[in-house]
Formats: sequence, C-alpha cells, structure tokens
Amino acid sequence: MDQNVVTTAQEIRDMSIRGAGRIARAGAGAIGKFAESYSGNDMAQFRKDLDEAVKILLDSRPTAVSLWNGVHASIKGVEDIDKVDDARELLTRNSNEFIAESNEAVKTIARIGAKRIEDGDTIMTHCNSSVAISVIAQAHRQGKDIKVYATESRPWRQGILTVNDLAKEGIDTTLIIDSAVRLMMKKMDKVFVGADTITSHGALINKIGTSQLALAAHEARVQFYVCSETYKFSPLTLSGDMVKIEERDMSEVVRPGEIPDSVKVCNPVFDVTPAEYISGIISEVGLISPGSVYDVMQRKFGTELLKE
Ligand code: RUB
Repeated sequence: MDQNVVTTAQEIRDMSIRGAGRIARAGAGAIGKFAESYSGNDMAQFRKDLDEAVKILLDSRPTAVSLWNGVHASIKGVEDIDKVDDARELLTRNSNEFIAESNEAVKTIARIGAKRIEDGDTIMTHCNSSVAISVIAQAHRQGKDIKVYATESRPWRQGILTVNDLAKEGIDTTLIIDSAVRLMMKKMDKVFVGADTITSHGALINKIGTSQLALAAHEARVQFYVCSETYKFSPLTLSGDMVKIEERDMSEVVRPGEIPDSVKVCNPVFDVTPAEYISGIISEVGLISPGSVYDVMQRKFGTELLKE
C-alpha cells in the first residue's frame, strides 16, 4: 500500500495529526498524493487500491465525520472514470479543492464568529479547536478586550495546546481544570467550542466534557456557540446512522501499575451535546440554528445516501 496513506493513517491514529479539520485535510491530502504518485495503468487495479487506501484512512479514527467527508470529497466522480490518467487528475484536483475550501471556511467562520464576541467578553473554550481559536483570535485582533478560560481537557490535555495558541496571540488566558467548569461558568459571557461531527438533528459530537460545558452554560444562561465547517455535518446521520464514540487506550488515563489489574478503565473521548443546549452554529454558510442543519446538509450532500 501507498506508504504515505499508511503513515497518514498512523499519524491520525496516534494523534500526531489531530482535530477534526486537520484530520480531514490530512485524509484528503493523502488521497491526492496516492493518486498523484500512482504508477499503474490498470483502472480495475486502481479502484481496488483506492478502496483499500480509503479504508485505511477511515479506520484511523471513527468519530469525526470530517475525515469521511474529506476523503469522499476527494474521490468524488471516480466511479464515472475509466482511465487511470483521468482518475489521477480528478482525485488530485478534488483533494486540492477540498483543502483550499477547508482553509477558506475557517477564515470565513473566524470573520462571522468574531462578530458574536463583544468588547469585555469573558469566554470559555474546551479542548483544542483550531476553528474556535480562530474566532477568538480574530475578535482579539479587532481590538476587543477579551478574557479566555480554557479547560485542561483530560486525559490528553489538549487545553495545554489551546493556552499556548491563545497566549501566542497575546490574549488574556487562564487554564482551568475540567472540574472547575461549573464553578467558573458564572463568570462567563459566552462559550465557543469546535465540532467533530454535527448530526442531522443538530446534536454536537465534540471532545468529552463538551456536554458538561453546555449544561453548565445553559444553567448559567451563558451563550453556547459551536464553530464548525459544514464538512463536519454528517450526511450519514441523515440516513439514520449513529455516530461512533471513540474509546481510547487506558494508558492515556493511568500509568502502568497505578491501579489494581481488576479495575477497568473506560476512556470515551467524545460526547454528545443535544441541540437544545446550542445557541448557534457558526459555519462558513453563516450563523445557523441547530434546527437548520438538515436543510444545509440536504443542499450540500443531496439525498443520495437516503437511497442506500
Ligand atoms: C479535538 C476536538 C476539537 C474538534 C474541532 O479532539 O474535539 O474540538 O476536533 O477541532 P481530538 P478543529 O484532540 O481528540 O482530535 O476546530 O481544529 O477542527
């Protein structure tokens, strides 16, 4: 198999490449490179090898639909092609287009989202979302005086990445432990988080603990915004599929020998926030309500999947 595909899948699995947007672009990029460097001329063999490459990439992490969308956007139209040369050109173009549109979407979301941040706002964020951080950084660059509280996001501690990103921008940043969320929520004006997947009925799947932020925000009457490109909307949920919540190894939670062998460790790394806790989804097609996700999905993906 193409070495770059295998390496990319491994880097996604071990989280050297992480975050839903980055893994989508990495998956799309791996398909583009696979096509570009494909040396054979037999179209049947190309299809077989491509199917395997797709499977390897999609098996690397199960929850973020962005990876599925990035990979599928890159192979779109290959079923109608009968020459390897044409397939090579199509997949390379698709992949480059997806990556360019993805980067552009983040910029658009930053512009739209920054308008929801007012001078003097105190904001909470969770995990390490490049899109939520772009929104916050844009507001800061516009000269708004803001404070950000970032959760540690155990067990992987993506919050450490977040506070580094925010501090580099010169933003007033405070790190809190995950258990401090409810206590600190009283001081917040808004919450901004990213998304791994958004379902057809507007539920958010994001880093474990996101739903606790949403619950605490709801209780404290704090606005809860999700920053998400539309390729994090799941067309699979449109046809009834469930989102698989990834569970990762116990070594992320405890060190060897720290607990008795008889004790089990459960390490789910994403959770589900119901639509009713979400004030708005900031996407590249605008600020939308969770109830509008279905319409946006239909426009973007059509209803093809419903027939399968
Ligand atoms: C990352 C995470 C992020 C989303 C959005 O989880 O939950 O909030 O992926 O990220 P992990 P982005 O660290 O397990 O990949 O906005 O960068 O796409």
